[in-house]
Amino acid sequence: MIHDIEYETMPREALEAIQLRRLKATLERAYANVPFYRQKFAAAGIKPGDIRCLEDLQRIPFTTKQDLRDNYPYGMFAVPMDNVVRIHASSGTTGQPTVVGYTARDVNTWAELMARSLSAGGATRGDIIHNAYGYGLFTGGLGVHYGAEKLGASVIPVSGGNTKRQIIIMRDFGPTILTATPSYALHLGEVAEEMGVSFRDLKFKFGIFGAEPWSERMRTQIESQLGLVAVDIYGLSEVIGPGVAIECYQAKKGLHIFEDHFIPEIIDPQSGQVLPYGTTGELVFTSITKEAFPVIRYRTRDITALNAEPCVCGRTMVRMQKVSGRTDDMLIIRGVNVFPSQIESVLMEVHEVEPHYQLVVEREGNLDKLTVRVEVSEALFSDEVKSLQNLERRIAHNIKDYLGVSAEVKLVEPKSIARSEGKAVRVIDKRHM
Ligand code: DLL
Repeated sequence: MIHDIEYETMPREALEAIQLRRLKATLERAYANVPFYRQKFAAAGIKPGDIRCLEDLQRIPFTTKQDLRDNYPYGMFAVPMDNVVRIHASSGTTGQPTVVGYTARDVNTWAELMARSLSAGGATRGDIIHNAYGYGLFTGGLGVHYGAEKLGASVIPVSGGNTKRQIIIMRDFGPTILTATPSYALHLGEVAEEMGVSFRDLKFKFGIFGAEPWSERMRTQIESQLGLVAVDIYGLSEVIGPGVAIECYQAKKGLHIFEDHFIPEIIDPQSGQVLPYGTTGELVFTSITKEAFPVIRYRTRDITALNAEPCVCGRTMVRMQKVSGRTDDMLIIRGVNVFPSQIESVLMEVHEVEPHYQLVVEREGNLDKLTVRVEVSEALFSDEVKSLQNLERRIAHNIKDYLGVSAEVKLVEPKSIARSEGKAVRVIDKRHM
């Protein structure tokens, strides 16, 4: 049985009263138990008791990924290790991983949040969930797993990889919900086709995809290739894992944030100033129920905007737009800011190309050079060189037109771009290698 769903449709004032109470308790605990937070508060000349309303949160300094690194591995934990029952680590591609901990109560909170997420994404206790998120230090696999069990659904803990076997399981076990990264979902579709299995003949109704950015266009591609309704789920290890926000299957327009556990803010990444609803900026989270690893004004580096308009599903929790990228993923190509997801949107509009691409950035002399490698179908690839060149030119023209950046487009053979079983590697930036 799922608890706490009444919070999802609560009038805002009632929800905010709960948030304030929980925030105050979190600040007291973090201050008492984590030297880092004590020092931060002291430097800002404040004490937890000075925070009297939700707006006062803005007086507290931010916490950054670097702060977590500086306190590696356990320095940010607010409980003794005796009370920690689970440890995960973020998939950080650069530098040290970020280590996060959970008390038994945190694990339960997370399971509840994931049960609520899966439910918002269309799952019910009658569903069979094929969980292809990786199990391990990554929070995707176990996060979905505990949530599915809490919901009372049946979960197949297949994890990532061993793709052919996954297709056989899908064919034989009849799962109705697929959980995976969007890029791995596409790869599953591709391998199924090679094996003569059509996704459309399988029993999937919903796919709950996240852990990496994916454009609206990519959603359309996935829905048509896999014959299911694709819902976006968001989260990050530092905040709890998946289960921070999810789209409702009714609207699929913005991800509802579980505000009874997390307070979101949007800031200007340069000035740190808090921005109003509707404005795009960097997402910041404060956890208000976690015990082992509370985060206070944690800068996610994810770019989005918040929307407080009522939703057709009846939830009153604010929605965040699909994440368009990360501040640290933004490519600055000859001074123009470009997010990989913007290039993805342009590519997905060209029906001749496949949804597999990679961006390579190099420096030629003093200039940045962007090469977009994208796959085309077998039939097209064996076509005349001239028609391929024309298509390359057309895509380069569209990129220039929409994004204002010059790129060299290279159409490549089907399956020549490495497939990932978890998060896709979209950018190879050779400028920093
Ligand atoms: O990716 C947690 C997760 C697992 C979310 C399964 C959804 C499903 P981390 O490995 O710590 O945690 O990576 C977190 O991934 O800050 C975003 O940059 C990115 N990310 C996560 N979900 C989305 C999404 C998990 N739906 C980082 N859209 C975050 C875009 C996402 N980016």
